[in-house]
Amino acid sequence: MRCRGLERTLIIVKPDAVGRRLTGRILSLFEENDLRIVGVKMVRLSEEQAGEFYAVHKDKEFYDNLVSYMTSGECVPVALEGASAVARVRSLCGDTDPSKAEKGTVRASYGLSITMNSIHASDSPDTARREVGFFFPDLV
Ligand code: 3AN
Repeated sequence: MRCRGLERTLIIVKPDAVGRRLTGRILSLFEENDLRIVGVKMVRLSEEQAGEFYAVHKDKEFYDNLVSYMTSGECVPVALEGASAVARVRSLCGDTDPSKAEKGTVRASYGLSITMNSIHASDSPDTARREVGFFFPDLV
C-alpha cells in the first residue's frame, strides 16, 4: 500500500554493476536510507525497449552508445518508495560523471565512466511515473 506523502521513483542497476555483483550493495544503500523496494526484477533489454526508455536522448551524440551499452547485459530495474524519493535517490546516485560524483554516492563508489556509471535514476516526479510504469505497470 502506498502511504500519503510518499513518492515512488525508478532506478536501474546498469549492466556494469550487475556484472560486477554490486546489485546487493547498491540496493542496501537505498534501504539504509529509508527507501523501500516496492518492485524489482532482472531484465535483458532489447534495442527497442532501451530506445523507448531513453527516447528523450534520441538526438544526443551519445544515444547509440547508450542503447548499445544498456542492451549489453542484464539490468535490474527497481521501484523505490519513500519521502521525497525522486530527489533523495538522485542525490544518493551522484553526478552523471563518476569522477565528479560526491564521495559515498553510488557513482563515486562504483561508476567506471559516464556511460558505465552503474545506475539510472528518474530525474523528476513526472519522469518517475513514466519510468516506474515502463517496468512495473501494476505500480502506477
Ligand atoms: P542521468 O542518468 O544522470 O540523469 P542523463 O539522463 O543526462 O543522466 O543521461 C542518461 C544517461 O546517458 C546517463 N546515465 C549516461 O549513462 C549517458 N550519458 C549522459 N551524458 C553522456 C555523455 N556526455 N556521454 C556519454 N554518455 C552520457
